[in-house]
Amino acid sequence: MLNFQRLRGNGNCDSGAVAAKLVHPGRKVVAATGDGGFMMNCQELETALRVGTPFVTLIFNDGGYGLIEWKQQNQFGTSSYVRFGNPDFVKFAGKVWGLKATALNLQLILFPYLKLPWLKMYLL
Ligand SMILES: Cc1ncc(C[n+]2csc(CCOP(=O)(O)OP(=O)(O)O)c2C)c(N)n1
Ligand SMILES: [Mg+2]
Repeated sequence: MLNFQRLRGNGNCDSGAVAAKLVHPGRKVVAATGDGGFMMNCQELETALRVGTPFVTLIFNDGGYGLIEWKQQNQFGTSSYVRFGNPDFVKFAGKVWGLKATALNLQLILFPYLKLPWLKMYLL
């Protein structure tokens, strides 16, 4: 697993997935990223199409820099300049790049599993 989480650089997820797929063409690759990180480097989808490295991108869309908001709230009791609008990701992937895309309600899907301690640890 390539881990770009926490305070490491955002925007490496799809380029990391391209690299992972180049190194392990026979393995399935999933790029899990925040919406902010995805939008910083979404042009890497063109790289993936050009070099032919298929993978799944999972975008956690909260309409903001969630981690930064959380840190600002903790430290200052308020937050600023952390909310933004996104394109419709399904249209963006499908109409712009010709990729298959679906919107999932992960809150509903993950909710029953959040009680599992190992998953909680992983998500934190
Ligand atoms: C290139 C870069 N710019 C800024 C940051 C600072 N930063 C750390 S986490 C974060 C928020 C990322 O937002 P998003 O990808 O939407 O994830 P979320 O926290 O909302 O889950 C930012 C801006 C960084 N790590 N790398
Ligand atoms: Mg976000």
